[in-house]
Amino acid sequence: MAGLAPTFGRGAMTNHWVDIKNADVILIMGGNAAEAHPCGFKWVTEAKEHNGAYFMVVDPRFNRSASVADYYAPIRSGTDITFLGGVINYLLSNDKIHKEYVHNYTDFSFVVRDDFEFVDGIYSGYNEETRTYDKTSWDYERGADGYAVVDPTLQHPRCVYQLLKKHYSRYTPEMVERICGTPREKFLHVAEKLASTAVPGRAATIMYALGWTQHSIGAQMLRTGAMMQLLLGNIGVAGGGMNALRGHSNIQGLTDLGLLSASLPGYLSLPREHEQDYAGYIAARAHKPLRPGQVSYWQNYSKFHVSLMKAWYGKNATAENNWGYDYLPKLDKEYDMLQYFQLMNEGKVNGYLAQGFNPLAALSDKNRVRNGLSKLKFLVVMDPLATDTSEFWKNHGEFNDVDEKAIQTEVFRLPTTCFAEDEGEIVSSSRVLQWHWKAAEPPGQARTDIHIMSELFLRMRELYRKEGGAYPDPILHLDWPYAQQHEATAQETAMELNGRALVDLTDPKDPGKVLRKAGQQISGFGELRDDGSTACGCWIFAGSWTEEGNMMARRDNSDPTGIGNTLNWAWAWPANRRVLYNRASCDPQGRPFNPHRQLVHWNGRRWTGADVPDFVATSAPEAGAGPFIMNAEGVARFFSRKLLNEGPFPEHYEPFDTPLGYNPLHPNNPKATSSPAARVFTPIWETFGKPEEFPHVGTTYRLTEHFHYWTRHTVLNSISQPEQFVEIGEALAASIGVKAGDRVRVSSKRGYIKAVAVVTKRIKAMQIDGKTIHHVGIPIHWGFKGVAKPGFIANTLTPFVGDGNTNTPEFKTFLVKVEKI
Ligand SMILES: Nc1nc2c(c(=O)[nH]1)N[C@H]1C(S)=C(S)[C@@H](COP(=O)(O)OP(=O)(O)OC[C@H]3O[C@@H](n4cnc5c(=O)[nH]c(N)nc54)[C@H](O)[C@@H]3O)O[C@H]1N2
Ligand SMILES: Nc1nc2c(c(=O)[nH]1)N[C@H]1C(S)=C(S)[C@@H](COP(=O)(O)OP(=O)(O)OC[C@H]3O[C@@H](n4cnc5c(=O)[nH]c(N)nc54)[C@H](O)[C@@H]3O)O[C@H]1N2
Ligand SMILES: [Mo]
Repeated sequence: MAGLAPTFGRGAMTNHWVDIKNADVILIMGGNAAEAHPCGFKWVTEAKEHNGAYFMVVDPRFNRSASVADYYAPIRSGTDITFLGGVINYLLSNDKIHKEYVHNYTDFSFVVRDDFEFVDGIYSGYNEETRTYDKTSWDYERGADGYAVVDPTLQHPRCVYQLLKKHYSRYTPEMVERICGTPREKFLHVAEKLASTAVPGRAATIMYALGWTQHSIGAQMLRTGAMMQLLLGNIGVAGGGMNALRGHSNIQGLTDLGLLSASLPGYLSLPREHEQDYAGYIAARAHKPLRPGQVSYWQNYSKFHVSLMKAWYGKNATAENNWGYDYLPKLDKEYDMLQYFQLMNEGKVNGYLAQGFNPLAALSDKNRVRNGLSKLKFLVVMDPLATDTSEFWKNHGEFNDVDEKAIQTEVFRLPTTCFAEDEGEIVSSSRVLQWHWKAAEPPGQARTDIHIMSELFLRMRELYRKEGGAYPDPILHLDWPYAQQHEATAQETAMELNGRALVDLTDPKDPGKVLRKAGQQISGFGELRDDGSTACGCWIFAGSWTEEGNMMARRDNSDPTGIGNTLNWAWAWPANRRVLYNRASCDPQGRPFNPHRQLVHWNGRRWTGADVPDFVATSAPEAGAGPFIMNAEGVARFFSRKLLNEGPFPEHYEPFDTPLGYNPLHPNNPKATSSPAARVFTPIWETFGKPEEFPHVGTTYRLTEHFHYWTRHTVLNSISQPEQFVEIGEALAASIGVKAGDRVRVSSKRGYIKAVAVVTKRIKAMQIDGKTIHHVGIPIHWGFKGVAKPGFIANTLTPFVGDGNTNTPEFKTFLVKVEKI
């Protein structure tokens, strides 16, 4: 039993919202910030007005962001790796790269093992049966000294630079046009504008969201964008970066706190089934430096992990029991949403707790989700509202056509408060933790989520105490130090996340000197230890609530340098740093590449400036430590080694519902048509559509006037967008005899919806490898529960397949057929 509101897109901003004003070039690709992030979007306007920034949008639709952009280029949904790979090829072949940056701060010179291969779309080590890779060969060659071999001349045929150049040489402007449908001259225009930032002193930012993440190759799309930014020297500089615009308020906090099935707080990870041994678990994560003199900060993993276990288990986490390592589950497989609903469909799940999550509306393939829920014994919905999910069993006519008597699932609704009736910290996309205060008392029987979870815990613990069970220790040994047992306060949990000293912490070099008294809050993760003397619920939040008080409640927006960092406004993880990797904004000698937009610099004795240095503050440039201190290499990676599941360099694969039926890069290798390592469940291959039956490309998205599925409960929102519609281009409308306002039926291999047709110039037909392809735009917001006019759930249409790394469903590209009713 499990299930919290999931995070569908991951990451964070390397920079932050205000910093967008420092950009010279802005690319919104895979997002629509004007519509979905209208407040943050104002920084794009600032950059245009005050910085003369050039703003481009690449999207299948001429969306609201495009309507105020300097330039718009269309792209077929699901093909961004080809487009960005094309830009990489353009930059490399036209010598438009930031050489000093790339040569010093990336893995260009690292030599890859000689058994590494890429043959017709498949990397070495592929197992067709399990659809996974043995990644052994995806690594660097090691020298006799144990370090990775490098060739600073970049001549070695297997150095990353040479492999990268070869890999993307296939991504020509012609190939971009064939796969993406972007006319060659439009692609080249975007590439040229981006290339203008390859010089020191100019920066481009990328703002992206679900148009990149919600694909079977989503994580690799982001990586391709990041690689492009590295070539341009745009990571770690003001006005640059990879900026993931997050979704729900505090979804950043959800990821930071590790509320994902395989995560622990602070991007630590749960052990796998084969990791029964504690020392091995730590060793696999505390990466040794791959080059001499590198920081490789994850070497501190055990300090973060032990302090976390002390926060959770208190005195019950001891050196003797490996700090309670046996209390942690060891995962036998991924327990993402797709997996869970698949297990439900197979009748293997008894109960499900949906907390602030409406899976019937939000997850792909609604009929499969409903079928799964129907097989549960019980469903608990913790929500302020009655949702589509809490009424999945109820017949709502064509919108939810079920046989009520056939469903035996018992449904419990536990009414919760919402954010305005609660206090605590909210983490924004900028990684800024801002404290917010309660504004109103909750109505009726509503309780805070913490109250409900606390009560559930206390009662379960009581049952374990009375009845025992197979292994009650992880529950019985949990520390529960809160003043009111049934409801920890937001202050208590926030202080726990920051961490504190459990005994007097003395200076290792001078044992007589007490650095931090027992019981005091620590001021940063540098104080954490792995001997059980510190407790910390989330190491990256260390510094948010110190002995000086609640840093997240600070509201001083002074900005002495004008760069927008406002270091005294609330608090950002890590260490109140506003731009990640900011050491890379300076040349190897420590001089800013852009003297007019300085983040940090070396003053001869230490690193200082407008931001908190992302570096050991006293580490002299001569020491030669690279700026990417979390990587064992010390530099950024083009070759991702074993990190991602599809391979070390992103490659274009077709969506699972592909309008072509083949991959133009590998037309004769069906294994490489769609991602060889995506999340598919073997019994459901037949649920993917074919272009002969479903010729149009569907994509789903948001409207400013609604927030997902719950503003349908609000009268004003429901008036401003009163009825479900789909958007189709004029050419498609003409070819199927539909006029604006007609009702249409949109069907996919999974089901159908009916809606009003909006006929628009904003979606144009595309030429894809000689075929005419039409997109169909489907807003996500409708369903049957609420005060609005009921509608169909858009996810009736979407496929049950996920990204090979994050398991995020492929919501953004699938095949449909539009017909006039
Ligand atoms: N008003 C409002 N604001 C919201 C939300 C809401 O429901 N309502 N939801 C919030 C949440 S949780 C999230 S996660 C964010 C999401 O924020 P966004 O990701 O910006 O929102 P979407 O509308 O889902 O999709 C963005 C764009 O991706 C495009 N797109 C689709 N496929 C592709 C592709 O393959 N390539 C490219 N380049 N573009 C593609 C779509 O046409 C659309 O314009 O918004 C947040 N903000
Ligand atoms: N086809 C398609 N599907 C998508 C997407 C897409 O672009 N296309 N986007 C996906 C994305 S990014 C997201 S984030 C999801 C959104 O999917 P959901 O997160 O399921 O959508 P919401 O309607 O925001 O549902 C959240 C629920 O939380 C409740 N709630 C609000 N405040 C509180 C609180 O304090 N406590 C509790 N317990 N509940 C509360 C609300 O009443 C609401 O019912 O949809 C996903 N599904
Ligand atoms: Mo989201």
